Amino acid sequence: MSITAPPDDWCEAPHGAEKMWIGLSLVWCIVLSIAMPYWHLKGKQTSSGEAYKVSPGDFNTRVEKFVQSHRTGVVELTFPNRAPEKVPVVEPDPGSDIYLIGRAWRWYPVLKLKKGVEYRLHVSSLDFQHGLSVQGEKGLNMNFHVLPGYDHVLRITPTTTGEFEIICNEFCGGEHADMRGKIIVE
Ligand SMILES: [Cu+2]
Repeated sequence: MSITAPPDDWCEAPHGAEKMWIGLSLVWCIVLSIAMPYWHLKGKQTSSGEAYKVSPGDFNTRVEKFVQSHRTGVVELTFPNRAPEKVPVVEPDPGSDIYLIGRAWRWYPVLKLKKGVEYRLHVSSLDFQHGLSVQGEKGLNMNFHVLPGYDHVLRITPTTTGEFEIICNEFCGGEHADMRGKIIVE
């Protein structure tokens, strides 16, 4: 039940400051509409959008095969609220397909890469949505949503040597803050 019906002429044409805000919004819409495809084609940090459907079980099998054939050692990772864990270090062939799993609440395995070489990084989740976030030098802003059921392929070229921590920037449950991993660049 309505309280009082509005008068028939309640809707006025935009005027004054309203016109200005509508105009500004429109200009911003146009700027973003151009910027998005521009950065997709020209941006060095944008995903190509390459992705394939994969079951978590199949992806896990592929990663295990990758780990078994290129494993060179083990490293102990420490966490803010959890006991340290030993994680295999994998040194793939330069330029090859490399794999990373995000799952509650670990990144697996530790990748050892060569500087200046492009790799095809396959990343997927085995359970929830996770956020792959590589920490490191100032200005390194690598963030990517990792979804279960999808094999996301990212072409990455390490530009700096060192050890880079991976965190999860998508809240994924109890031990989210302990979801840490590592990429080593030589
Ligand atoms: Cu998380």
